[in-house]
Amino acid sequence: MVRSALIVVDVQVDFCPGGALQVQDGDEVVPVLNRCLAHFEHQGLPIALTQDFHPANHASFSAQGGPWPPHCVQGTVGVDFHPDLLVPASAEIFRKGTDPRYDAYSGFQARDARGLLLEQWLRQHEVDHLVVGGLATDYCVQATVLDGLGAGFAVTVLQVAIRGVNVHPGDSEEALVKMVANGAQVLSQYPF
Ligand code: VGL
Ligand code: ZN
Repeated sequence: MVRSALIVVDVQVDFCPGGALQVQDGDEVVPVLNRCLAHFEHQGLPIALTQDFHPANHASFSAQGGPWPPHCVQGTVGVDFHPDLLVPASAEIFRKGTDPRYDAYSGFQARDARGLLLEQWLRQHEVDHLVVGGLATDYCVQATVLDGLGAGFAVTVLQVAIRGVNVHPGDSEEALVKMVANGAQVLSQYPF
């Protein structure tokens, strides 16, 4: 029996329209992911949410010579999950980018409140298949999917539940091609 977990990547205020590092139509993933969250919760399957969680002096910010405007800063509203995201009580939250010196796009670099890495937690829950949605397609979703595949998980990407930054036009399409080339299954229709 395949055991699936839902991985919701960085559905945070700063990555949604009006946020500090807004992704076009980023908030459109929220109702879709709410259905996924309810489905996994109902099935009693593991749910992980990743959260970009930077200190104010993070290396990825332009003031420190990084590529991004300040975003998802600890203690600000922008770091919060989208207010309409229905986070079940059973969901585990994994934070990343907490070290001011290094950026961390992948959920596999994130830790829960006990200090567990996502992979350790997934192994504990005997998961072998990841269903992934969230923000942003061309950064943290891509990195999480590629690391998941590299760690030996089967990975399904929900195309209706991801949006990209597209610093360069086509970045999100390119990211999807790369994920598929590495073994991910991309579902273009809502599956549950
Ligand atoms: C992300 C850029 C910087 C993401 C995080 O969640 O995709 N992108 N930090
Ligand atoms: Zn970040």
